[in-house]
Amino acid sequence: MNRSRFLVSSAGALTVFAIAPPARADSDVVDIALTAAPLPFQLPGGHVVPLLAYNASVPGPVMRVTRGQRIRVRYRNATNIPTSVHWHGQVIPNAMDGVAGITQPPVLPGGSFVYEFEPAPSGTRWYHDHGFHMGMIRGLFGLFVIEDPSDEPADAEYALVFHDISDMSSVDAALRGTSAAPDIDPPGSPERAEMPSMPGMPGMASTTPMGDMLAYRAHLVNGGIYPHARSLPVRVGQRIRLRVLNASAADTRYICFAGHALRVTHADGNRLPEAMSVDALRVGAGERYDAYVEIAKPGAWLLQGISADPLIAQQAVAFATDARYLATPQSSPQTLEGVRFFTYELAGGSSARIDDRGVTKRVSLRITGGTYGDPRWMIDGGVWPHTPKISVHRGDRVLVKFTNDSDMEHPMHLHGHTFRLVEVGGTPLLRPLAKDVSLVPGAHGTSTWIFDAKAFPGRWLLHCHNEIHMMAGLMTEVVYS
Ligand SMILES: [Cu+2]
Repeated sequence: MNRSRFLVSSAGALTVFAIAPPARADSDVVDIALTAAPLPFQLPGGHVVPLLAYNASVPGPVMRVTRGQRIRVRYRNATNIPTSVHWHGQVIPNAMDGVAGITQPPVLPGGSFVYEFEPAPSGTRWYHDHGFHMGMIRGLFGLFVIEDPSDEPADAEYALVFHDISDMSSVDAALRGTSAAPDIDPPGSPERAEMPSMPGMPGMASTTPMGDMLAYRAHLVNGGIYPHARSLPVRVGQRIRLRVLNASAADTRYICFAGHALRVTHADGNRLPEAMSVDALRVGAGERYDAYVEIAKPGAWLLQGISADPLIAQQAVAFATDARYLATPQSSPQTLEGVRFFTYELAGGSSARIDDRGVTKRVSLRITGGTYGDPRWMIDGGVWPHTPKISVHRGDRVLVKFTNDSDMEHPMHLHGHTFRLVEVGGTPLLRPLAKDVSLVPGAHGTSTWIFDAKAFPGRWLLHCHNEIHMMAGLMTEVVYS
């Protein structure tokens, strides 16, 4: 084992990656101890939120490997909820996918599980809880980088995890509302009667409505809130690489680097057909973008969420060439007016028709839900597990078309595969984007994926990455037969 080529570092404060020479891939197995446990998280102002954390850090430690290395993660659950660890965006054996009740038994409080696999494909991935007890919202997530030695070099790299802290009583209420619905416990989940009660959780009516009921305490970058977070030093002349993850359980975020263009090179860790410069990223829940920024002159600038909500303006971190500029860092207007932000259509260009060559199977899924007073989110009128399953044979090329009859956009995510996004909002893409999660526009919007059924056999979830929507039924699976 060669530790020098593996980095697990705390992202509780911002993590700066030094540039390492390209490492040779070999069959090293790197051991990682990962423990989920309660963490009282203190917000500026003193309020303490009872979070859960991987290795006592929210976000969890950044895991970084070189393509070709194997990892062995000895996971231990020291929380009081059932958990599992999902390796988001990775194409690995089904038994390692980390979905409680589907690919493995839930890791119960006090339990453990060993994940061992070769992380792939290369790029900016992440890991998070998938135990169906809102573990991700409670703090169980982190960035996972699989280094690609052929990437354009940068002088420095920054892992930037945008995330929220919710009012935990609203999370408990949402979970209680979910668990009261008889239809949505995945097979193999522990009996509801065995569900531990959360500390401080008030008894909730079994008809708690779902939807936009999560109350936010704060929006953060790498566990920090501007101006209370540590700033990041940069130098004039540097070209820096940002690896941005939106780990929000629900929200899309628009992100600017004040005064600078962002040259976007990767979406969900996969190289774009053509790099493109934008004023802002648009990052759906679960999405990642890699962007390069050139530091041309002295100063200090905020990398910042854009919103009319003042809490979101605090979701920022300052980059500075010199500490004296930090008193008045340049910020971005909190509006999208006139801002050229990343969209799939901009990155992919438009075409007259979808390139569906070689497709052997076509599936249409209709998303509904979110109506007032109704807690359900549905696919073709059913909530999980009564949603239509996608049955495939190895070798199939599968086209999935979503039609979203709800008012909200949904970040739909497929496990175990990289799909090609070939259409969005009625626009076929000239250059399909390789992704593992994509926003399906609302109000009768459509989106189309094509993926090759060449993954490891098993049951692969396809679900909304809004954790509330997933828990309320917006989930199905691709099953190899
Ligand atoms: Cu959704």
